Amino acid sequence: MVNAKLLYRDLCRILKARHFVLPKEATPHMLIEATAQAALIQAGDAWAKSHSAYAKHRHAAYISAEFLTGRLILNNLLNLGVLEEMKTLLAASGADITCLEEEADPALGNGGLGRLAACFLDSAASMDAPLMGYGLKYRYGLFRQKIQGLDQAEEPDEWLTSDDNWSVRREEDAVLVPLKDFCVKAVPYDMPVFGYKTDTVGTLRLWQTESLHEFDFALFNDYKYDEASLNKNRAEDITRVLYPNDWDDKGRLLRLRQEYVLSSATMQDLIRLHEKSGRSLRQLPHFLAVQLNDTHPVLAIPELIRLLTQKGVSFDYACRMAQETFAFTNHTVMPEALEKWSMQLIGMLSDEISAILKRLDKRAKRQCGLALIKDGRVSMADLAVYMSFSVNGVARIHSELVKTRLFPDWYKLFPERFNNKTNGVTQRRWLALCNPELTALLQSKADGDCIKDLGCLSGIKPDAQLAKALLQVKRLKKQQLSAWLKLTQGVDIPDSFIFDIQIKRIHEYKRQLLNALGIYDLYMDVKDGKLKDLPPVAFLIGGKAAPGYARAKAVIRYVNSLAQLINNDTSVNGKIRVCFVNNYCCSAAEKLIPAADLSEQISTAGTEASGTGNMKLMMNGAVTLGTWDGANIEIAQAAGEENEFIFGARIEELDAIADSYDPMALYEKDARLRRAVDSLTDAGFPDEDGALKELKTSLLEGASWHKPDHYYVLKDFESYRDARLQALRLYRNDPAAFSMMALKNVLASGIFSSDRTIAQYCEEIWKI
Ligand code: 26Q
Repeated sequence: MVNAKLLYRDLCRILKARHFVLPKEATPHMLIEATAQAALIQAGDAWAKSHSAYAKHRHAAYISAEFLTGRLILNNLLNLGVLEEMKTLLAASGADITCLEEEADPALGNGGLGRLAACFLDSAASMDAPLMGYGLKYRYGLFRQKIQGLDQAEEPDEWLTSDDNWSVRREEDAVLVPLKDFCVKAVPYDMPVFGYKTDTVGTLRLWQTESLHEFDFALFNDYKYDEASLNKNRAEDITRVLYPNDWDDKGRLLRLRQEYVLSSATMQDLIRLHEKSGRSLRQLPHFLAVQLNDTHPVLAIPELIRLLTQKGVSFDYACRMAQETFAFTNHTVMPEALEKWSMQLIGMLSDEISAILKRLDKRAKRQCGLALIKDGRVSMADLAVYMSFSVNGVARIHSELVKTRLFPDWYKLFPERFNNKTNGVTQRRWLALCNPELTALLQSKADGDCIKDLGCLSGIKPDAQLAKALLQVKRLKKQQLSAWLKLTQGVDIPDSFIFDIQIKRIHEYKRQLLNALGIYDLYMDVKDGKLKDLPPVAFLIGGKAAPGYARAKAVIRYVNSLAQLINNDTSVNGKIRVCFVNNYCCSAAEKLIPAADLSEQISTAGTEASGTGNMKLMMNGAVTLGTWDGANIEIAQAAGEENEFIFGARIEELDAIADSYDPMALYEKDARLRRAVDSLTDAGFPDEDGALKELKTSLLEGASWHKPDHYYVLKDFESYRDARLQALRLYRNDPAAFSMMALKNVLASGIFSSDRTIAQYCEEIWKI
């Protein structure tokens, strides 16, 4: 908490000293930069205190290759408790406060896993928990998505060109990371994480790699400029770019080096912190818990063992210390996404790490009869389970699958290690910041501050008057979104329409294709006059496809083709509009989520570990149209199943039919389904390279690497259509009843605050 007037005073001084301007004369860039600097000055004391308190008692570290923070300035002002006053002060000075939205959106993550890490830091700071985040400072974040014609094109995201105003370089804490044939310097950049209504300021420490010697002067003087900069580039390459693949991306030495630099620099830092506070090395596990965010930082395990043995600890004792220090979170059941590095590649990374992994493999075989290295490849997930005291999934159903499908052998040996921590999202960003109108409405009814404690919502009575007020807020948020869509996407979406929204990475298992085929089906029925009672509905789909993922890219082409067809067809465009929202990212989410009526969560049962977008949408008064999967299940149970539209086969049913499933038979039998699937090839959509045709083949015939319709799109098609129509009709026939469902979702969303999740990590895993 800081004083807004003092913050404003510093801001004015900085603008004057650096640019000779008053706030009203400042460019957006100047204003953003000066606000950040003033905030760092005002909160400097508190940050220093929190930082020095961190290692005094038992504490935890969250290592993650991704932290998707999103824009920081408004969120930081909110958490510092000065957002409203600063807006007033700046407005009074004649400055344009909307220009604060021109801040770069740091996209240092792919999707859910990276955003979860950012939500966790916000919650930990807000609840005064000693948690530090460790990640990498990529020069290029996730690519920017452009639509060229109908297709996705990627552009580099050089977010640092607009300065990162919230980072502080800590040269004094730089460490050296030894790689096979060279050594790099990892320099930490610290970002403050301001807790909400508390003086606690957490730290996100991001490593950037540099060459040990900026230039090799001997070479430089010899006129060998190229060679001189070679070393510099080789070092800087490591943190140059975030890998845009949230699926599998194996066999790349550069990615492996990224993971090792993150692991090594972080463990060196944590050991140094521990030793600085005067404790013996052997006490490390009593003071420190390290949470591994999926397998990406799992090399921290052999790295800790390396560092401990280097300091004289025996190999076996080091192993025991490691096992008492690490905890592991799994975020996916897809076998393709479980990292397995070839030992050959590991050999190119580091001889020492290679040797330690071989010893660990032997030890695991001896102790447990289970191997870590199979067919010359080390399974990072098996290593993590073996060497951790806690293993968790991210929603109840997923944590069961972690035990029964992913690691059944380990579960038999160490059942006590396995636990569930259902994900959550921070209500600071995902309610207060993105939806101040709804926040004010809820706050007027709540007993207590729901932004501090979202649990307050459960005390509010869901009456008709409040449901009506929610409907009005929704309309307002749709108007705002509609204006933004006009501006950024050039499309007209009337705010009188129902907003049906699916936003997430594009993946086969998330089934954007099911959504799109369903839209085509509705379109044809309306056009043929068979569906006369469809209320006006806008289908918004947003998300990025990994650049090498042809099918995901084909889905984008299909959605854009549908949009063109439908939006230009005057016989239906008063009833249906379609929009592929370009460049979905954190700041786009903040616009889209508050305006949604229907939240599309339609993954194949058993495939989505949890989902967190579903929680953000629920919190903002969208009703879930979803499968019995991931956290959808817990959402439905919290709000009441009667307040969601649940459809589709459940996991048990899919298991039972797995061997006999015959999508071709469904296709041949069902004319409606056939019409939709055939539109991929027969609706006249441009498809020069045959990507749409290949989508159809994947549904009906499969491919060498999978059976036809691996994700049961055809199987769920009919029940999806029925559920969606039921939702749309209810909205039309009884908007008050629909809004009551939405309201019950909002009021039940308290348990999906990441404050609850973090409290459970603190109590049940980290013991802090
Ligand atoms: C792996 C190897 C090489 C390069 C990249 C990767 C990689 C990167 C990111 C693999 C996976 C990811 C991200 C996974 C992810 O975001 N999973 C999501 O995690 C959310 C938070 O727990 C869940 O809510 C989602 O269900 C899950 O899909």
